[in-house]
Amino acid sequence: MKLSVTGLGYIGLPTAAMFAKAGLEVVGVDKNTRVVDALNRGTIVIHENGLAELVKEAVESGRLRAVTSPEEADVFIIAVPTPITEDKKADMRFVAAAAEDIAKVLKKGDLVILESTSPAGTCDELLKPILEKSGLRACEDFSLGHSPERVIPGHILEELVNNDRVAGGCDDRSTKRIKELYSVFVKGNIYETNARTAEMCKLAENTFRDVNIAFANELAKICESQGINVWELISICNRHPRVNIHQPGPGVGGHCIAVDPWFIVEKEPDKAKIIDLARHTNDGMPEYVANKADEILKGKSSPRIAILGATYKPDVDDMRESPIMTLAARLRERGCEVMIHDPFVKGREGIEGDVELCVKGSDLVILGVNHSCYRELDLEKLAALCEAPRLLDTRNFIDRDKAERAGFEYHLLGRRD
Ligand code: SAJ
Repeated sequence: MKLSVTGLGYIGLPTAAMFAKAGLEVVGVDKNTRVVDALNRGTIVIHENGLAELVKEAVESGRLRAVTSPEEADVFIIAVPTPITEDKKADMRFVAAAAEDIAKVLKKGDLVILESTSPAGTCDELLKPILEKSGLRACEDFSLGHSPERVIPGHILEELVNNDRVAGGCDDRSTKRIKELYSVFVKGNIYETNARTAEMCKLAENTFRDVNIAFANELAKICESQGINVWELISICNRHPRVNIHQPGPGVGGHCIAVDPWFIVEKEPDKAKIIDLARHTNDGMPEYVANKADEILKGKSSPRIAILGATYKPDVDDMRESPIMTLAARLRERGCEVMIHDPFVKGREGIEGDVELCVKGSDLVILGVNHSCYRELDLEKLAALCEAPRLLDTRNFIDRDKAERAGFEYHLLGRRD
């Protein structure tokens, strides 16, 4: 069986490599020639644990190669980005373009699977008409459906295999075929449903997390004015067998949780009230942290602020929708000089790779991302390099006593000083 995967990013590439490892002939498709050339050399241009080795093996086995436009295949997977527009609507241009290209090579008996997170109804209302330009009829001549990826960056390979999966076809036969396909490497259960439910499942899962994080962020603000440490509060509440409050922080980033809830709001603006409010709450966190920084700096003019961490979450090299970049922008608008350190994205514009250079001369250090390597920071050395050693921890990551012993004035998001 020959499989074609359009979109060789964080999802498409590991998926393609997994199918190749399972013995299928896989052709990856991407418009970006840098990605295609790298893959054909057996290398990758992104960072994900274990992915470089998996891709190298797959390419060396002769079962994985890449091209810039699709060729004939038996199964087509679409795993391209679905970003949001300025006005918070799903931008389906990449999905539509991928389907247009597939329609040109589609033949009777093929199966087309959308993996990209998409608004409910996408398979039926957007993909079907485009693919039918081939002259073939969906659910009669070819199968079609949605099987959303559910993997978490940082643990993609492990989760691709072990997580449960949803197979949602536009008809029962499509559902069965999708389930059968993924069974070659998925060890988790594969639940059968229709395409529309599968599309909504993915949105609802990520929205659950966004709403829960918004609740934690709201609690953080409440605790600050109530004289309670929100981190202690949440850890005690979570000892209750039916409570699982997420963690507060400087905001929600990434291409999924900060984006997908809008796909629900877009379709049902009058009904999606909590979802909309949660999105605004989380999007407001960089501003909230900037206000807290202002209070700590007590009106000092043109302060120098060092932010540790730039990515959207720890131990990844992905900066999409990173709340830290919004925080930096908010601080700069207020006249602060902002330096950002991040070992995962050093060399990118505005990102410093040397933590001491970043912190030198600063009036405030903000711990923005809890990268594991920040456990090894030499706090004494950093405090000595500061103009005024003040630390604002937005993740409850740095031990207060240790920071104070090193000479820092320690502040924590979600706890009144
Ligand atoms: N965050 C918090 N507090 C928390 C958890 C996360 O502030 O308690 C923030 C993170 O710092 C980050 C953002 O939320 O900025 C999102 O991070 P994440 O680790 O929660 O999720 P993603 O975006 O990396 O991956 C999510 C996952 N969805 C769920 O857990 C429901 C993953 O399973 C999905 O496959 C992925 O979205 C996706 O591709 O949709």
